[in-house]
Amino acid sequence: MFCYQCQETFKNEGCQISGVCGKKPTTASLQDLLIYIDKGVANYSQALRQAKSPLIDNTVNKYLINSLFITITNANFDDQEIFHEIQRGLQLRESLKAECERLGLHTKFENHNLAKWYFTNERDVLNFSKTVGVLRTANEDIRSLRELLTYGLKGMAAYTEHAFNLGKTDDSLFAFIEKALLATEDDSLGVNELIPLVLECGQFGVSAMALLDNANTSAFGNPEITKVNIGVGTRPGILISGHDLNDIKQLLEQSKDAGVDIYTHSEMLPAHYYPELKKYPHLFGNYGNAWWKQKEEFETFNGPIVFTTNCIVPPKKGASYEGKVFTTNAAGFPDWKKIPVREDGTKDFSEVIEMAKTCQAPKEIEHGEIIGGFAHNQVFALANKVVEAVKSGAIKKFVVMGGCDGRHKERDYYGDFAQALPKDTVILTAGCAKYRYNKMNLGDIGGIPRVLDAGQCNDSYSLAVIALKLKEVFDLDDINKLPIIYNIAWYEQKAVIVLLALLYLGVKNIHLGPTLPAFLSPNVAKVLVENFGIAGIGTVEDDMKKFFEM
Ligand code: FSO
Ligand code: SF4
Repeated sequence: MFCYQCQETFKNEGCQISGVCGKKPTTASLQDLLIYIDKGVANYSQALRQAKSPLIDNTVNKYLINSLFITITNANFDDQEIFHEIQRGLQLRESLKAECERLGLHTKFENHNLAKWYFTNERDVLNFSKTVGVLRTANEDIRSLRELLTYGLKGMAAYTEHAFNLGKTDDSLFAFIEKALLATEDDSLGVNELIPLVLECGQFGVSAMALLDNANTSAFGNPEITKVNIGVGTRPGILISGHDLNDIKQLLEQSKDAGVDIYTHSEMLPAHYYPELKKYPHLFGNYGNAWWKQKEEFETFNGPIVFTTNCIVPPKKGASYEGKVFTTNAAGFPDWKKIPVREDGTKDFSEVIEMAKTCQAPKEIEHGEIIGGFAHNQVFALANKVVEAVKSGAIKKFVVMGGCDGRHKERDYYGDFAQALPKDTVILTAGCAKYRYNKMNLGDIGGIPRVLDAGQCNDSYSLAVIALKLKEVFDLDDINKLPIIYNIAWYEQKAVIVLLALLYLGVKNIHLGPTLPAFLSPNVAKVLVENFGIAGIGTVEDDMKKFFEM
């Protein structure tokens, strides 16, 4: 195996023996093969999409994005499920190919292996899967750009899938995914052709996040300022993690009279901010912290746990919650149960709910509350107050600290950085990075909390909308003239699409940490540094001096 797609990759070089995330070599190879099969599907679905064939339907679109989502860090560790998806993809490819042939449509890759490869036995699958991964590309700059593009697509696919689950789709996103997937196998494309594609990926990343924002807010209303309980109640609980709001909505509805409470974990915390979700009194609170603390926190939760997406941490042998974890969508883990999907596409949470009733209430690990819900609409409602505070000098700077949390010690930097910030700064955040400072009580500035949480990582879109609004209010010609510092933490591929989206929107001088991606070759990193001012982080002390000229 060779995988370097996330921030925790071994020695910031690459996982080769086994994944730091727990991914085994066979799983890694099967995931590489799944992406390859997706390219075979894309080769034919692209031609048929352009020909406006009725064969391009939700099944094809969902396959294109879900197969990418499965390969996101920490999403799916289940070889059987991945192999099943490979088989489904091969069937789909063949049926689309037959239709192309019937219509006399030619495709660019029809003589390429991705249009033809098939297997006769398990050994074929394993042998071939080892040849289609990251190292298939010899030139390190081309490899770097192909992978950067692939990771951007993975993130985009995840957001597109959540929107899809709420009935919102955009054909141009699928068309771009097809084009970009095929570009990563196209030997005629060099550095000069791949760089614009990477930037175009950022453009479609903005579209995907806007689509999801629209899907979430039209289904559940606009996020509003909300205090979220971090303690526990006396009834048994169900803990739900991940990003899919359509899933938590269904769980809330199905469990409302069951005598159990629903708790969010990690990235599901922002569910509390939406009117159509917070209206359920049994949406009790948020239990625990960011994804990487789950091995300890699930032990004390006592009730069943549902993963609607990544990030899964493989449990220790003999973990008390073994047998109590369920997955849905692209998430999967060997022997964990999948939430059944009914014929009409809705989910059946009855087994989870029945299991919860037999469990003890969660054990309290924290007490108090946290505040959030500062997505674009809510911030616009406070706009006068915010603008006044900037004009009066009460707020000197905004610091975008969105992104991800992770388990490495070096991430203590972000908590220390938040604490060391001057008191006239406001942190804008989204994603699970916030768990490093959202319980610190950093105070407020004239009633405006110093940590404004917009929501999930995809709600970084909200932060961009807020920045564009401030640019307009202050009548500036460049988003980079705003008093905003970007100090973003990244972990997996959704953070990659967020970064590419910010670059597309013209944001410069983003600090990215705790380390720069291992998949950026020195030359590709140089392009990002020279054109966008991307930089890493230093010590809290040095960075304070750098940002605030103290
Ligand atoms: Fe991932 Fe980052 Fe959204 Fe976290 S991009 S790691 S769980 O912020 O949240 O999925
Ligand atoms: Fe390693 Fe990250 Fe890949 Fe897991 S996802 S194998 S930790 S680089």
